[in-house]
Amino acid sequence: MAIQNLETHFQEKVDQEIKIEPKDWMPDAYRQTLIRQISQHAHSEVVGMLPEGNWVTRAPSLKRKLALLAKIQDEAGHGLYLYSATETLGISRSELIDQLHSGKAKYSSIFNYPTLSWSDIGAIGWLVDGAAIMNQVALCRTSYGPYARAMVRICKEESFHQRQGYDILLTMCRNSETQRQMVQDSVNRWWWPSLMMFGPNDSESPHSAQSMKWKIKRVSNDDLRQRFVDMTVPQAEILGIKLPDPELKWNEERKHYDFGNIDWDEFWRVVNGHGPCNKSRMEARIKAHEEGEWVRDAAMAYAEKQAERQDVQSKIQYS
Ligand code: FAQ
Repeated sequence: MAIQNLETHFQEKVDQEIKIEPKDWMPDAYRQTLIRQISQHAHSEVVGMLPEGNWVTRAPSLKRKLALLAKIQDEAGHGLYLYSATETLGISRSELIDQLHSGKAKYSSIFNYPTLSWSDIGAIGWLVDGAAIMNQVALCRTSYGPYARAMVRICKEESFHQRQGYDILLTMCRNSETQRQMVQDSVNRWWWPSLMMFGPNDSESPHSAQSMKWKIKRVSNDDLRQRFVDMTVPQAEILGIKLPDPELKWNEERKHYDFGNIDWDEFWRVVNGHGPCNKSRMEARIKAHEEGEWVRDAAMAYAEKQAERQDVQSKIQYS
């Protein structure tokens, strides 16, 4: 089939909501966009473990420590599903990890902010996982089959994360005024970076139009951000917390909350490597990868031995 016909047939499938699977023909740019987006997502899950890992030894009770450990392990799992989904597009895991470590691949800007207090762990669960779910529920309908299927499972786990974060904050807000103020301080610091997670405004987003046409993205950056604000304001009221935006107010005509301008200079500074923790996050990630080399070597040696054994057994069986 001529390339033009292949492209038409591909777009027809996408338009009819037929999932694209790894062995199907796809335009190279579609493949590259998916590799970029899914691997960025995988890297975000893995780097996202670091700010929380910082608090495992300081969680205030055994119950909180268990929930935090489980959450961090879930995030490692999400990274693994997403790396596997990316590998179906013809790139190896080691290439993807090299791209992260060399600074070529991005990961979510949010993980370059520090976790200064226990209530930051609650704020990450409530706001960061809340923003992540808003984006990821839409991605359950993305056009690439392996990505869509990974997202279904990830979303179930993310909603548990969001609930546990909110529960931390609700408990603190009800405990004492001092703890409520700690929560307020965390929300003041995490609110705007959480809004930035959805990416640049639609008019400034270079990939959006094509990704929407290919149905990789199902809802635009700005629409998801608005949904997140609308969902979060009533939750903040229950906590008794003020969101740090003097322009935030209900717009009866639009039936949405209006909110203030995002500091896009800060966003790009952080994305381009100059946030408060970019350097330490990457150093920690590279160190963990290097220290894990013996585990990867042992797993490979074991897998090779198993394969040899199976080979010998099947030769005995069929001789
Ligand atoms: N940070 O044209 P667009 C989580 C980049 S998972 C850094 O709009 P696109 C779980 C973008 O890559 C959080 N870079 O791009 C968890 C592009 O750069 P490039 C991660 C960003 O792809 C919770 C450029 O700006 N979730 O949190 C960001 O169409 C708690 C232009 O932007 C996902 O990755 C950003 N925030 O839309 C773990 C979801 N935003 O590549 C632990 C999947 C934009 O041209 C604890 N990804 N950029 O150099 C997506 O939905 C999309 O990729 C967007 C960006 C919406 C993030």
